[in-house]
Formats: sequence, C-alpha cells, structure tokens
Amino acid sequence: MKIISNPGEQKWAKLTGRPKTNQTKLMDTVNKIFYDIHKKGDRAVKKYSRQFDGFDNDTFLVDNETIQAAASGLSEQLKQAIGLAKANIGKFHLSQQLTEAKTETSPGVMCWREARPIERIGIYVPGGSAPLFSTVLMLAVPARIAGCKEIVLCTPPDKDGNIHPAILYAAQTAGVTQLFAVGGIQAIAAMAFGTETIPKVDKIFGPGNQYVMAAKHAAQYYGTAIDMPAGPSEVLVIADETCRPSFVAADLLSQAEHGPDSQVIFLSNNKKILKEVNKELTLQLDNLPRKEIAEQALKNSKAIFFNDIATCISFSNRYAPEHLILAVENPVLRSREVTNAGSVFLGNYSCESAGDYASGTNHTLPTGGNAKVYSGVSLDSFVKKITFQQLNEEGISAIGPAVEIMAETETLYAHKNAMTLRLGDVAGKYLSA
Ligand code: HSO
Ligand code: ZN
Repeated sequence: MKIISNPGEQKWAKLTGRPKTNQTKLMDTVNKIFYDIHKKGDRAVKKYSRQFDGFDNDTFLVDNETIQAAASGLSEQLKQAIGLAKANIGKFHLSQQLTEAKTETSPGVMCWREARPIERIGIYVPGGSAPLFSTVLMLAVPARIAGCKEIVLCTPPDKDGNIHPAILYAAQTAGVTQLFAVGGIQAIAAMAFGTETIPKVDKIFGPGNQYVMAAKHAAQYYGTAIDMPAGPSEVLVIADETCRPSFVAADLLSQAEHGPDSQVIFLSNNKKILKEVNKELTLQLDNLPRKEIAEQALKNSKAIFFNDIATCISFSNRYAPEHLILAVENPVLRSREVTNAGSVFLGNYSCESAGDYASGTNHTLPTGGNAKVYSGVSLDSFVKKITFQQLNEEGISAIGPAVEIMAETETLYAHKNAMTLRLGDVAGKYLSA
C-alpha cells in the first residue's frame, strides 16, 4: 500500500470518495428484464436464467429432499460451527426485542408503539466464487425471531443446477420457508412481482453485484422495500503502536479478498507501524488462494499517516466505513469519538471475521458512506412499528380545545367536528351527573 502522509482537510473529500459506477446503462437492462418478468412470469425468469447462468431446468423450486440431503455433504465440525453462529446471532438479535413503555402525553391520553413482523421477506444470496452461506444466517435468523411468516431465498445455481450444500443447510437450520435456484436481476424481479412459482415478497434483503444492486433499486420503484443501498464491502483500520501488525494486515486482507472493488483503508499515527503492516501484507498475501483478487483491491487502497489518533477518527467519520477496527490503546474510550460507521471492532482481538460469521452482530451493513444515515440490518429491519393511542374523557378535555383551534386554522372543519362532538359528549355527561 502506498503511504500518504498527513493530508490536509482540503484533500479529505477526494480521499474519502468511493469509485462511481455508471448506473444509467445498467438501469436500461434492469428495466427490460423487470418488464418481461412482470408480463411473462416464470417463462421470462427461465429465459434469463438460461441466458445469464446457463441454467435450464423445469422448476426453480429446490425441493425438501435436496435441502435435507445437503447436511450429509457437510462435516460435523462445519455443522457445529453453523450451530454456534446461529445461536449467537439469535441471542444478539433477540436482545433487540424491546417493548417500549406506554406514555401518557397529557392526562387521559395514552400513546405507545408495538412491533409487527413484515409478513414476507426475500433473501438474495450471491453465487460467484465464494458461497456466502453466513449471509443466510444473518438474514433468516432475525427474520424468524421477528416472526416473518414467509422467508423466501433465491440464489444462483451452478451450470448443473446445484447450490452449495452449506447454503442449503444454513437455509434449513435458519428457517427459510422456500428456496429457489434463481440468481441475478431475474431473481430480484421475481421476488418483487411474484411469478407462478416464486412468491412476491414485501422486502428484499442481501448483497449482490452491481446488477443485483440495480435490480434492488428498481424493486423499490415498483413498491417492494429493500434492506439498504449497498456497494462494495469496506474496512477502515486505525492502529497505534499497541497494535499487532500481523493482525492488522490479516484484517485488511480479509476485506481485500472479497472482491477487486473492495475498499481497504489503513490509518495510523505511527510510521513504523505503517511500514510493518505493509511488510506483513506482502508476506500474507502470498499464501492466499484469492491472492489476485486481494492484490487488485489493495491497488486502490490507502494507507495514511496522521499525527494523532483523534485525526484518524475524524477522517474515519468523514469516510463512514462499513467496518471500523480500532486497534488502539483504550479502544472503548476512543470509540466515543466515532460518529459514523456500520460496525466497530474494538481492540486487537476483535477482528472483522468474528462479526462476519459468529459473534452475533449482523454482517449486512451500510457501505459507500451510507453509514452516515443508515444502520446495519437488525431485528428492526424485519418489523414495522405501529403506533397506538387511547383517549378517555379526561384526554378529550385535555387536548380537545387545542385540536379544535388547530383544525379550524387549517380550515379542516370535519377534523374540528370530530373533536367538538366528543367534547360535547363529555360536557353533557358532566352536566347530567
Ligand atoms: N464482510 C462481508 C460479509 C462476509 N464476510 C460474508 C464473509 N462472509 C460484508 O460485511
Ligand atoms: Zn467478510
């Protein structure tokens, strides 16, 4: 990584920018496929699956037998690991199930909120070179806890129509209700509109390449919600002299190996550490099977020296990374200065991999600077919160006159009347008493 030294704030806008992709041409393709699938359903999904994935089958539905059989293709060790990850993800997301207190805003006026599950959710799991079965757990486990009735999963099969057994197994243990061997834009369009075999869902979750992202964008336009806008995955590591350079290098590489467009940033207040991490990077890179991908990602990455950790954190806040690792002295204390990040990993032992798989936090996180305004996926992502209110006679007397005059000023006399009638009713009761 080439090292930049003490860039002034006027350079931060450029340094914290993300590469731009041209969505316009992509959206033309997406719109065409959406139109076709809306009109022709399964027939169009089949056409595009054949065209893009080379997959030609009578049905996309993966039957229960195939799903059950997947377990036998996995080692006991892996199944136990999946069990541990599932349990921790479950515990952490269950802890987010909070009941809000009812509030009496004026005497006799009670207001409160209650969560209700989103009924039908869709999960997209990308194919490609890495079978991300951990994403199945990250999305289906909280969906089940939230009480979502239908959990539909789409994932592209290989040319023979097969799906990685770990994806099938994770889907089964996490409670996916229907699984389809469909990928890409056509999978998102199918879940957005519904076809003869693939059900329409209310909200689509999950990562994907730029085609899938563009399709999720279109799905929103046609009335299906999505988890969040997403781009290539990111990590920003801040390290001081207390860090372990080999750990830092491993963390940077674990992000870099995701894809050639992965974003990797390393900040330090110590020039020696910057050099040592660089040395470690070269050493560790050589042993990685995904060396070429990681190397490409590192080409666009940045290592920056700042005089102090406070400036490193200010820079990170401007960048708003998906993952932030604080390999510094007193990381918990330092974390108070963090204002924008998807998920923060504190101290030398808290690697991103822990959160990617098994600590319990969700790995579906905002990228591309969206951490300034979006939270990562949590239990809240699978519910909506409904407000309730109940007024009694005392409540009508307390806020009735205010409602009347506000409605009158807005010239909405039916609104006013709805309150006037009740005020009259309450007054009548007192008169007759
Ligand atoms: N780091 C990725 C998630 C992931 N890593 C899945 C490994 N498997 C985005 O947060
Ligand atoms: Zn990862």
